Amino acid sequence: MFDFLKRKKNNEEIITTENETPKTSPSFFGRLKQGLAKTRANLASGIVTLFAGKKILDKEVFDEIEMLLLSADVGVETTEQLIKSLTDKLARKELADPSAALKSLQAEMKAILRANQTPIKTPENAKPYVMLVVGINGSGKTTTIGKLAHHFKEAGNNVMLAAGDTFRAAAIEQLQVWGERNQIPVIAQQPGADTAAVIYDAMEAARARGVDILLADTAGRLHTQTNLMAELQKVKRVLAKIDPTIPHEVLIVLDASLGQNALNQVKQFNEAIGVTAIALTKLDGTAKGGIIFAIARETKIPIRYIGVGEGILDLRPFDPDDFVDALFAE
Ligand SMILES: Nc1nc2c(ncn2[C@@H]2O[C@H](COP(=O)(O)OP(=O)(O)O)[C@@H](O)[C@H]2O)c(=O)[nH]1
Ligand SMILES: [Mg+2]
Repeated sequence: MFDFLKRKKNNEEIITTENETPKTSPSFFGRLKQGLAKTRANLASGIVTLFAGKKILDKEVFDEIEMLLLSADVGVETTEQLIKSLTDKLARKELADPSAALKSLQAEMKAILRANQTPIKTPENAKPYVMLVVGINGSGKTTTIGKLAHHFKEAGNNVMLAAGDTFRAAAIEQLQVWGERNQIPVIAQQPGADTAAVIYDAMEAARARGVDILLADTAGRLHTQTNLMAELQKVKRVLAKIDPTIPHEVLIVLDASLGQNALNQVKQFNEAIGVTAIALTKLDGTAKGGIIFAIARETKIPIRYIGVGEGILDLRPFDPDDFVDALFAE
């Protein structure tokens, strides 16, 4: 069976298998750190400065931390949980000084991110492994598919793309550009074609050509939101007729800069079609990266990938510990 999580070992790559703790190379950690600069400036630096400037811990410090968490879009409930944990530990005299409080807060943040991380399930006979990529217009679906295709191909898989966003001609062309860049086939029809039919065709082609991974793009906007959800439901129905286990993953792509709105999108898509994984993009362009904590805590859906730039190497498997470490890195 293929293992698309096992990546080539070179300077830029991450090595991840289901039984192994992900190890990131310094170069990627640097990239992640750089990508999180705005959220760090808005959130982490403020927290570090606040704790560093205090000799004793009191409610006032925690109130200020609360404000910082809220302003970075960590969300009301998630912020409450983080503050309560600190307050409880202080009451139990478990926090000797501000630096212990900072460590405790970071540990709690990692725990929130880690809570839903499950290994990717790849059934033995999953050939091709099918990933349906959904999300609103502009969230980064097509770009994420292009970046994922690169990683999967680098890991030694045959990859194919399906141009399921038939709403705009440009969307088909954009996917074709990624196909050329990665030198992998793209199955497409004319604009306006039925998305389910395009993905069905791609599925047949993928089977015939012995493809390992099929990544299916979809539209993020139709004439109405109801149409969009109905279309995605149809895609799922058509795929299920071929094989009830596909799609193996329904990946929602979320634009981190939308903050709390991103959270609403997961809820909406999840109710309509069932989402199994999350890719959070554009963390590099926003000070609202704190949304990742709310997403992890409130959706309970694993975050699989994060995007920290437009380049082909700017999408990575998500690692909770690295994320928090990079966020607080000096
Ligand atoms: N800075 C940054 N831009 C991104 C990232 N992911 C996607 N984009 C950009 O977001 C825009 C919309 O992406 P696209 O893939 O077309 O979104 P789609 O409509 O969901 O398919 C493009 O200009 C991408 O280059 C990211 O992680 N960081
Ligand atoms: Mg697109």
